[in-house]
Amino acid sequence: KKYNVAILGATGAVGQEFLNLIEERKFPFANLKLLASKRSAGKKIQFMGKEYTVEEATENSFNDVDIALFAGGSISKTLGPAAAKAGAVVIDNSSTFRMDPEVPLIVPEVNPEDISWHKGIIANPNCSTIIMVMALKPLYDVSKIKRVVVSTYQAVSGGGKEAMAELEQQVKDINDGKEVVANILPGAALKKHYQIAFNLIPQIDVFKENLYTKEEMKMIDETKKIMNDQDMRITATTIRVPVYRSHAESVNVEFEDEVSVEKAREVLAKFPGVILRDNPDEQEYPMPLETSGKDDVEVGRIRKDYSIDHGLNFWVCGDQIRKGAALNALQIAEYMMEHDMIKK
Ligand code: 11C
Repeated sequence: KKYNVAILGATGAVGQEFLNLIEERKFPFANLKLLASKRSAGKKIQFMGKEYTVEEATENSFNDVDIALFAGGSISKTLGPAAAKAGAVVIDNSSTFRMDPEVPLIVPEVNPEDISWHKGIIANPNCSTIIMVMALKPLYDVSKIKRVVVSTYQAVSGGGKEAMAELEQQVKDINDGKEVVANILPGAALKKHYQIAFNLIPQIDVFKENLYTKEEMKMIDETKKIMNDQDMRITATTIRVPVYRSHAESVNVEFEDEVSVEKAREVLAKFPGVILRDNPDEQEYPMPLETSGKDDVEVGRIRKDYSIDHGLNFWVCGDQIRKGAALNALQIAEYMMEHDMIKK
């Protein structure tokens, strides 16, 4: 069976990764429509030996589309419901619908059972959330988790192609002894911008009234929804680091019952989509450079937290554009195809 696929936001970092993955995974598409905002319409994209012209996305773009992959952005708000109404299954990478009780929020290895109650739109979680829950789920299945304390080290790819270009340019300019310009990070629409090269920025997205950033609140709220446990206590600090595309996270977990380091290693090693890289004797642990461009999330530095009764610390790295965005969305579509959940 082949499906008509549309990619909205085809020219951005996530859109481009959708294309890489469709080719790599031999995703069974019949027609492929590349959509973007008016600004990018008309651009030519070479894909699998064919030239595609990017079309401006409108409410009428989705007739005859079976699967609509939305790369993200505020455009989802209007076009998501329009595409669903036209009969497509929308897999949306923006934050628009994630906390909507009518919309499932899915990581296929963690809560595939929630896909069944979708009403046309399925939300793809925030990248740092996806990478963390991939490691939390196999541990949760050993013992209920009481509390999570997470600090993130997030790559510039989370800010899109422009943020990646900004880091590259700043490093060049510093090496050339030129003045450093910052226009994008921590967020293009914010009033102040800071150098990311050789720096860390403790702000991802805007601040909320409670003094947390939106990114921090996404990690808290989305994790509870995906893990289906509103009692889990979570606190997060999210930091932008000068790394290109893999996010890293330091995670402290308090369990209800004892979970040994050996057991944690055993269940993580077995979990699909996770690679255990945890061998201190050989200095083996996950690093963002190693996970960049790869599908699997890597976990290591697993050790007991001696300051509490049933606690573990670990370190997880995962490619933000792959598992954190495009890959996870495509895996949702693949799961639905395997289970014949997509109408043709
Ligand atoms: C970042 N997590 O690293 C963000 C990017 O809600 O999908 C993705 C924002 C989102 O900047």
